[in-house]
Amino acid sequence: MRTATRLTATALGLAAVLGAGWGTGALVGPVGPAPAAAEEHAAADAGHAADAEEHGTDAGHGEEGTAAGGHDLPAGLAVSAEGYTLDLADDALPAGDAVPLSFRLLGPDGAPVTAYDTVHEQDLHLVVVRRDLTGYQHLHPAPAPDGTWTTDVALAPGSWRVLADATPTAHGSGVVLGADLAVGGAAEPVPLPPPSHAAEVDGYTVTVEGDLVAGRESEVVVTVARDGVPVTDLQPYLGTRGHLVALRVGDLGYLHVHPTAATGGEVRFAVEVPAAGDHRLFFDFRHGDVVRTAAVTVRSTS
Ligand SMILES: [Cu+2]
Repeated sequence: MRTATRLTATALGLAAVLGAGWGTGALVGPVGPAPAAAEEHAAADAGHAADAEEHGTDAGHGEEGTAAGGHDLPAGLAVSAEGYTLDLADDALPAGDAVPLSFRLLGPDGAPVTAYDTVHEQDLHLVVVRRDLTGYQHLHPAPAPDGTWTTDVALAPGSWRVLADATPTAHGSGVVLGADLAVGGAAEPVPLPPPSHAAEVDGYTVTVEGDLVAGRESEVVVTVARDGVPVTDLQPYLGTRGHLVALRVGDLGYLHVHPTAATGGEVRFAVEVPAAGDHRLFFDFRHGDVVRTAAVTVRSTS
């Protein structure tokens, strides 16, 4: 066991906070189940025996750290990078529980990209999150033959960020592009929950151990318990036992995260933090055939 500091496992009342902020508990948020994603992955994971270890298969989350133009920049800060552009069909959408969101990735020739390498069992990973880091959704749209991706998203009023993480086959490495999306209506900003190493979702307590240290790769160990009992049979999800996305507080920079090892009850990740600051970590896991997301705020040190 490494010498990670285990902070107090005070469960956050995220559901209550977000439920209040959004006026409804039915939206797919940081702490809600994601039935659509669960369905997608139930199919994708059928017969998949993802087990034990996964190393270095994370091209989609790979080179973006430097691709944005400097060693200190996380990915996803730019709408256009390395010749590729994230082209939202609409830069403003109405609020709603299932609002169609369409976009394309345009290549260096200006044409929509239609050929992608599969990374983590998907051709494209879409993260949609409000700028106050509520409403997080990690989705896997289906592409149309013309290169248009469309999926339903749950949107509350406010300023949103759309992040697309994909590896165009012609490019050979991953790009993460981000675009702003405005959602009309009266927005009620939700304060960032204070740093904590645990979060609750649907009766599960997700504990995130590890210290993020600026300038180097840090190990994060995620465990899940239910009613105080460790869950040791997490189901495969996206090729391992869980998926982690780290977004920097303040600019929603998308950090390089890759799984290094996983068992049925513990998932280890390596996280690269370019600079000190707060980050919001979103852990997707599948249990009982439902994908849920837990989120914690982690403060990195320099
Ligand atoms: Cu994904």
